[in-house]
Amino acid sequence: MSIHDFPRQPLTFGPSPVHRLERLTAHLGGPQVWAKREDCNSGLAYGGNKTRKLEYLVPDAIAQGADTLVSIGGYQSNHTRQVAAVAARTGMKAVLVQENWVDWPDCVNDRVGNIMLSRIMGAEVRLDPAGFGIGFKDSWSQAIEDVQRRGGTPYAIPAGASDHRLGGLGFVNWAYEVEEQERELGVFFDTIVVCSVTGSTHAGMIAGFAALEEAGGRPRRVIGIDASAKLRETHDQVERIARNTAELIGLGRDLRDDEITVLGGWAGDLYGIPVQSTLDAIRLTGQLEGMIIDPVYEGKSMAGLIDLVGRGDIDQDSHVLYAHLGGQPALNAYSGLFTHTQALEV
Ligand code: 5PA
Repeated sequence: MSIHDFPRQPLTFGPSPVHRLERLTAHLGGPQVWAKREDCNSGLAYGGNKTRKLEYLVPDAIAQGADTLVSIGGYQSNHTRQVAAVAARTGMKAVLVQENWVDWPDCVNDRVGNIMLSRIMGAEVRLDPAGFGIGFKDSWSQAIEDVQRRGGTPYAIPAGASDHRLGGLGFVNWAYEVEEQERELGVFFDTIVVCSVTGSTHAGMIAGFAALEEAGGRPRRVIGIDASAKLRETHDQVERIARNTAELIGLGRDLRDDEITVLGGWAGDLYGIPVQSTLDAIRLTGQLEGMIIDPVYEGKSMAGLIDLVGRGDIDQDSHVLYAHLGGQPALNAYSGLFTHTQALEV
């Protein structure tokens, strides 16, 4: 088996753009920093990393005769918004359990941004007071049962499409895409930086780059930055999904422990709550590059990248690829953080 043997329903525009972050690179004064843009990878409701994962789940859902995608996330889940978009695009229904993962005081948290988009796209949105957790939930089983009771055929997609047999494949494919783009651009990214929460984005990359290495490619570091503030759980989840995905694509060897790197230190104490380094990273990226990142995920992984470069943990002559996984719609629920311009001296 290889990644090419799995059916894939194209939901993206094609390969996502890769470009230099020139002013950020100059500002940090170290390695060359580039971005690969999953935030503009698709015409489906602003796209994002889940859209790529769903490219491999949708053919499975269709093969099973499903007519309703059932999934779960926080009120401002990007994942559930992408499930709603993919359901609309493929002529299915969507039932979304939206839990209160983040104790965030913004009074429009359950109205604007992602959740509003899901409602616009016709998804059945169920608000649930349960807190953060990426495991299996009763409310989710209930949603599946309700679809069945109504005579529908549900297709269950866990949080972040991660804890699913096929969840890692989208980012295996991403690794292959990177390799092709490197050939076109004449560059080799020895370091990838990616945000990690439910884990299959990072895990898929690990499995994919391991497969490319087995095929004769050069080794590289894939650094996951934890944004869940539960480092151990994130690490275990990434490891498990990476190993399962590696087996699924026929890697033919076990992954080494040193291939699974999830770093903590930028998530703060709580998932979904930005800390000073998150806000600094958001402003810096916005003011130097006009590139927008969010306070829940990408702001934290970018803060990690900035510190890793600053501390010299990434070599001066490295080429770093920052995986921008999307997530900007949630910014609307964080308006209170940005009521005034804070121009940085850069
Ligand atoms: C998310 C996830 P993984 O969950 O695959 O580790 O990806 C982390 C991540 N960046 C990174 C953005 C913009 C994300 O949306 N979001 C979740 C969601 O419900 O939206 C799954 C948590």
